[in-house]
Amino acid sequence: MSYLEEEKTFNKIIDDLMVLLKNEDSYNQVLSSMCSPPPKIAREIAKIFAAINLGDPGLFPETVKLENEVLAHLADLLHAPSSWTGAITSGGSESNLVGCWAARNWSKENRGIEKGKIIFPESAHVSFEKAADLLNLESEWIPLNDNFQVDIEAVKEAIDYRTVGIVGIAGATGTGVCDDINALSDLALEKNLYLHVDAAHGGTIYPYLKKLGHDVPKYGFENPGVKSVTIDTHKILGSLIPGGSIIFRSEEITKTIIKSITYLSDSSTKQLTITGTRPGTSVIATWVLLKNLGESYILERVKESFEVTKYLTQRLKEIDKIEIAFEPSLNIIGFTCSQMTNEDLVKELLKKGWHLSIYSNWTRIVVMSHVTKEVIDKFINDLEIVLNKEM
Ligand code: 0PR
Repeated sequence: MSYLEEEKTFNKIIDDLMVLLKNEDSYNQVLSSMCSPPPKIAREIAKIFAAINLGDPGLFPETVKLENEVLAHLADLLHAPSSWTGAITSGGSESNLVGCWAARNWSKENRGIEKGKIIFPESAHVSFEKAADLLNLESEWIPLNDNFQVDIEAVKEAIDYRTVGIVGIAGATGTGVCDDINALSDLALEKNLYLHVDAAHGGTIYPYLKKLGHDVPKYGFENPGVKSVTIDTHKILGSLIPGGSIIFRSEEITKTIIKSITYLSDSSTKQLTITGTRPGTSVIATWVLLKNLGESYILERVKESFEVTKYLTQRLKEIDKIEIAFEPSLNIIGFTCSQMTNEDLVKELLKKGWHLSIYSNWTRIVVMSHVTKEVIDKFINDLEIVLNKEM
């Protein structure tokens, strides 16, 4: 094929894809997602550095340096001690799986537990259900109290001699609520249990909310019983998909899960991740967003989404037939409608192009950076039309 023909083919493929996927990149009416379209600089990085594979770090030593700086930054956000170690993962699900894996193996090594049980809050993400299944761990799901936090007394009662670990959530998928990590930490220390915190969503919000003057929970390594924490970069930070990480209190905790891969170009390569091949683009974009653009970038995103959350809550409260399911503490809102089921409401709104999700027994909105006040105004307008039509 001549160069020109190749160029024609190239252009045709891109044009066809632009038509085929034209509605898939804008997030215009997406109120159900914890991801946002990445900023222009991240898109450019995705284009230019697509060949970098952190699964073989010896080939990409400069990117490895950026990766280490990103990890150190995330560890710092979580108040990790200087003994920390960690890994960039593909996101919250992988980090939670690795955390549960460490809990299982640490408990086998330190407490001799062969067939263990792990304790999850009912608010825990589905990735924990997958993790328990994959790791052959029995799971016990603990109900929440009236504040949607895991019931600490019920956790205490569930702990038995086979318990390998407890999980706490810092920014739950359905409510944004943070469990009482300090109480879980006390329990973990008292009973010599592994405590993993899922801060996939909250981990990159709380530190900045605090800087903006809000009261935020202590969810990280300030709690001495916490052994590992999940924190994602493809959520509020807006970095490229896939992007997440797991940070451990110390290397000692990871020694039963870390794998040496001696045949790679750097024969001292060690992996803490499930995945081998990993994109460098996500790490480079995260480095730029965290280090290059400076704190004002993320502070602005967090501030905006917090203000829009407040605005949306207010607008929803003004509608008679709508009831708020909880006062939002992060950028997640739940509501119900006295006039129709959540399923019918979501279906009607979808006809108008809006994507919402149902979580537990409320309709959920996640206010990410693409959800602006203007988007909310349009949404409230359509919501009122749907409700008035139904009268
Ligand atoms: N932990 C928490 C607290 C989460 O909310 C999520 C995902 C995970 C772990 C898993 O993270 P990964 O999806 O990175 O593996 N939370 C979102 C959710 O389930 C994920 C999501 C993102 C869903 C974008 C839809 C969407 O359009 O709502």
